[in-house]
Amino acid sequence: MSDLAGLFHTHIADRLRTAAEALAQTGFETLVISSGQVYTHFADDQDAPFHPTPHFAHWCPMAGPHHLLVVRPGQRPRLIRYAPEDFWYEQAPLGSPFWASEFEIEEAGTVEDVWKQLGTLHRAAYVGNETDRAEAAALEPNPELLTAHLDWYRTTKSPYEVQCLEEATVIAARAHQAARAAFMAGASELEIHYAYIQAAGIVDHEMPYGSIVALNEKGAILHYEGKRKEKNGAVLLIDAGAQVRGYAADITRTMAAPHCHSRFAALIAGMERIELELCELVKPKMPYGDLHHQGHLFIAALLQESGILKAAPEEAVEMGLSRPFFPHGLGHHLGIQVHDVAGRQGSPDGTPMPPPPQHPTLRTTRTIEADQVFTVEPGLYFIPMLLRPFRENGLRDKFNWALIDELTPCGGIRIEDNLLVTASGHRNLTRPHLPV
Ligand SMILES: [Mn+2]
Repeated sequence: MSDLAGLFHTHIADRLRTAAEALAQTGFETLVISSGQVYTHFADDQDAPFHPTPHFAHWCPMAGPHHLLVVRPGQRPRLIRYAPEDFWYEQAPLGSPFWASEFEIEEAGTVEDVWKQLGTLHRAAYVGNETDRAEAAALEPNPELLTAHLDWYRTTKSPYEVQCLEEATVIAARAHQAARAAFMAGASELEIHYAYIQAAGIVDHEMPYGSIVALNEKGAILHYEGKRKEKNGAVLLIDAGAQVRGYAADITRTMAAPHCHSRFAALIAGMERIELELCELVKPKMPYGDLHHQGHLFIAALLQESGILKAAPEEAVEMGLSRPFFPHGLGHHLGIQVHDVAGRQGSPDGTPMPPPPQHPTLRTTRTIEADQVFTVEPGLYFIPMLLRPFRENGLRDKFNWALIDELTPCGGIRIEDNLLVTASGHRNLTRPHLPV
């Protein structure tokens, strides 16, 4: 048995245990999960890139639509594999992947046969987007309480999942280094993106999310998707990942070229220190919201030291002066989904844990626990839309507007690592592979 097969065996044992718990708590006997059907664009014959149902990917890394997984506590899970004969699209044979021995594998050549082979089940829940077929088979589609339980358990990562995340990190780190070299050589956003995907060895739709490659002022657009052709930027903010067996790395770096405004370059260095200090604080039992609040205090201190804000850090955060500069949450859970589920869930049954009113965009309100994986990604941006109200209100004297106007063309800064929480602290999954 390879190392990966051994890790996967334990991962499936965990899945069987947590699924049994979820079924027992919600009154179902059987759980059926489909990998899902493709999304076809309206009035078109073109499909969107296929993403399997995340709950299916949590059990099985097999690609493609229409497979069914059948889980009954105490039994080896059944995997009904959709394997059509087809000359339009490639249908690779299954072969003998490392994970196959965990399942009773059957095959069916049509979607109808996949569902016929499922047979008659009692008190069965279904998770996926083939809800018409599920209802016809007398399954209860997507019961909320059960899905909440399954989502809850997804926030605790098994060693197999950590292995996938680290392998994704290795690819992303290599690609980030290529992107940095391209930027330093004066490349455009488009060329930097090409350098990234070439070094990663993938095509665009294999990335876990669209890359953000922002030169100069575009760094202040949090989800900037453009790829301009102008060269020789002063600042690069690049937020890009990679995925392995469905698990995503999510990494951001910001860097300055030699001709960058020196005060902005100093802010980048300050944010690098802040990001590392925040990572150092991560340990079990800390509410993630406290980490986010600490991020605001550190950033407010940097803004004061840099002469941008004229207020002490506590006062600045209290008055909301750091928020226009840092308008997003400090981080999010990471796994099969880049913004992984249940970050705002207070318990397995789905009790919501909303963010505090002063931090409405925080995606992670849970208490930090061992085996969680999340991002730490403080940001500092010059976003004209968010700063404008402060120019006109009673707090305007707290800001150095001349300096803000000078730095606004530099855009913004975000630095993001992926952290695994351990029993006593954390392990930074990103830095060993991408030190800066
Ligand atoms: Mn992120």
